[in-house]
Amino acid sequence: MHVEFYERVWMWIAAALIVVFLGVIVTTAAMGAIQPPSHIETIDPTTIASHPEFGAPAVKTNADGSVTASVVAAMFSFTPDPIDVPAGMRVTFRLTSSDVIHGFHVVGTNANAMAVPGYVSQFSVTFARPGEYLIVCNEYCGVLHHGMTGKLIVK
Ligand SMILES: [Cu+2]
Repeated sequence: MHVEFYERVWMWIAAALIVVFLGVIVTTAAMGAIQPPSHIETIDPTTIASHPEFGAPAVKTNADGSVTASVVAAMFSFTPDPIDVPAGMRVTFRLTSSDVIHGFHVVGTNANAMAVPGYVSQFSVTFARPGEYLIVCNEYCGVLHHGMTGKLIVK
């Protein structure tokens, strides 16, 4: 089969790009820079009010100085609000929803996750700069979705 010279060149370039892209994915995954949503933890959304952690969601300081913030998203607010966390410390967010799917996005940062009823979403971030951050719901959840905000205070 005859393949034109330039077509052959572009086929090799395309194949090389695929190899490069796959290499980037494998390398970043191996170095821990890519975290697939693998934290599978379930919760009964109908009994959240009496749940030991999410019944009274709060920010707790761990022995090493890092904090764990348990957050419940429900139409149309986040609890607790505001969320107070220290600057320069590892903050682990644990989110769930008691009704429908909500988003949890700390504006201006890469803290962004979905709060799905029946599941606990968990991720960790470190906020370097103190200040007040806006938390928004970025999954359409109902008529007052546009007003579903919260405040994160980094001290
Ligand atoms: Cu929403």
